Amino acid sequence: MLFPDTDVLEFESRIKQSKNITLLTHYNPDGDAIGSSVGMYHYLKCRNKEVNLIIPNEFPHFLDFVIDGVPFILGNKELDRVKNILTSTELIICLDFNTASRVGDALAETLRNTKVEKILVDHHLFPDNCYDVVFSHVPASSTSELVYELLYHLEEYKPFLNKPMAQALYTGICTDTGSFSFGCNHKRTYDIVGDLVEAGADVELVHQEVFNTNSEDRLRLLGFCLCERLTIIKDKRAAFIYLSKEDLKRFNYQIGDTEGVVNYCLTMKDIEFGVLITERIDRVRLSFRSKYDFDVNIFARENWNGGGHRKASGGHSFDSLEKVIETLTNQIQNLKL
Ligand SMILES: [Mn+2]
Repeated sequence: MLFPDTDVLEFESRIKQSKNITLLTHYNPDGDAIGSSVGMYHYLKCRNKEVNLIIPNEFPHFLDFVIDGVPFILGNKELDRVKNILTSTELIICLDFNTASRVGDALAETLRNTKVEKILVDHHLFPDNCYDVVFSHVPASSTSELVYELLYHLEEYKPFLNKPMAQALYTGICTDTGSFSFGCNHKRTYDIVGDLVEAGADVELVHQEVFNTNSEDRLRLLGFCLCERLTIIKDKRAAFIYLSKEDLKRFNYQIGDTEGVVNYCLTMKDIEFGVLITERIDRVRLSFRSKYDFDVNIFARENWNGGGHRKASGGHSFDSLEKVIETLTNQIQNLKL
């Protein structure tokens, strides 16, 4: 069994005791953050709980269909209300992040200091020790897969899925594996996907919604990235793409528009390390991807105040875009691949 019986029983008893439960995921939520949260939301609703679904800030529009009909509260829009919930709810379930800082600066302190019991369900390395129960399994494809595993054990292997739950969890698995292209070399993932499809997850619909709903601006931004902003450092098998604030403005940037852009670096033969550098309002963000053995989690931790997974990580810097590009170029030149 993936998780110890004692932890699953602990989870069950805490859910039983709590009428009001709060779900919280990470800042800049992705498909897995939204999918795992919405999956858990539907499960708890089936058990007649009052559920507060808190999302720290806006998510890409291509995820709207997952959350359709589910009430949620945006942390950056209703900060006081969210802080109040985090200190007064009976149980907090944290999904798809390891450390409290991942919920964003505005909420991290409240999450760390609240007296409310916290449960973590996540697949990132090195979770904080501020949680009362931890369901962490790094090799899992996604947190959505872990939500399935947890509920599957909780319900003693009896069917527990309804269609919206299944579709949300499927979306999380599909997006966090780049459409089943990484982090998914386990039969178990496909057994779970089989169950999700059987329970009503519409794989074709998810694919259409997630991958075929580009705006013209987003598609042209991608073309611009590849044509004008791609630097290749061949001898280091690395490539990076950068986008300035002006670039983003030119293409009428919407949240989610740069999602997946970094992966294009790795579509080149002989390139195994890709980076996307994006200049934001208050900082420069970096996304790192690796195709083979190079560990971008370590690279992001050691150099860019970040981390994540071995093959997909992120970081940030408060230096200027120019300085970040210069520093990164030097780091790449010094890599011993
Ligand atoms: Mn995830």
